[in-house]
Amino acid sequence: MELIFATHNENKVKEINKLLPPGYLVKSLTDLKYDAKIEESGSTLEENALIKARTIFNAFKENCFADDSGLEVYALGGKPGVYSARYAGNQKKSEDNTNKILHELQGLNNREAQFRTVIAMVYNKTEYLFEGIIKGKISETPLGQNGFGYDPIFIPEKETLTFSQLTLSEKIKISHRSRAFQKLVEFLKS
Ligand code: ITT
Repeated sequence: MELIFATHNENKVKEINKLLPPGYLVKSLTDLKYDAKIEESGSTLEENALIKARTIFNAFKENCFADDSGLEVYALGGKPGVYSARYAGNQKKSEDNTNKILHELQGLNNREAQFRTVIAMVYNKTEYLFEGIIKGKISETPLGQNGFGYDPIFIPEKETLTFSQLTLSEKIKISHRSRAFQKLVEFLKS
């Protein structure tokens, strides 16, 4: 089965490719040479995931899915959430974003947070949503070299290391995106 993954984020593509069951082929926007920017103008992860999936379905008329993901920090009222990519400004720099969170949490005891992914899929012209969540906490400093985005400051529950200190295989065993994607795969198998 062929599906388009409506993303320009190659780290996400790597994660999804590692999770693909036999018989599935995922093409990214890079594979399709689709360079146009998709305006993520929604105010929720659900809306943005749907915007991306619908845009690409309309362009290619093929089954496709998109994810929108965000870090939700409890002591910050769920921020940065849907604004995760540009939390510290439109330059969308991960280092600036993580530093901003660490700065805002200085002196606060509650460092609990969660990553949440919403995948929107257009399949046989019908829309579906799948959610995945991993709870955890924000580290005191950025640690580790792997992954992307907020991975260096996120310690998943039952772990002592950040997502960036885990290998890709270890991250995708438990990650928000994997959990949402597993639901998508279960749906397609059913
Ligand atoms: P696409 O919209 O092209 O898929 P994006 O990088 O803009 O790529 P999102 O809007 O879904 O992706 O994600 C918002 C930001 O949340 C992203 O830029 C990262 O900083 C962060 N993020 C998402 N998933 C993450 C993960 O698994 N680990 C760490 N940070 C993540």
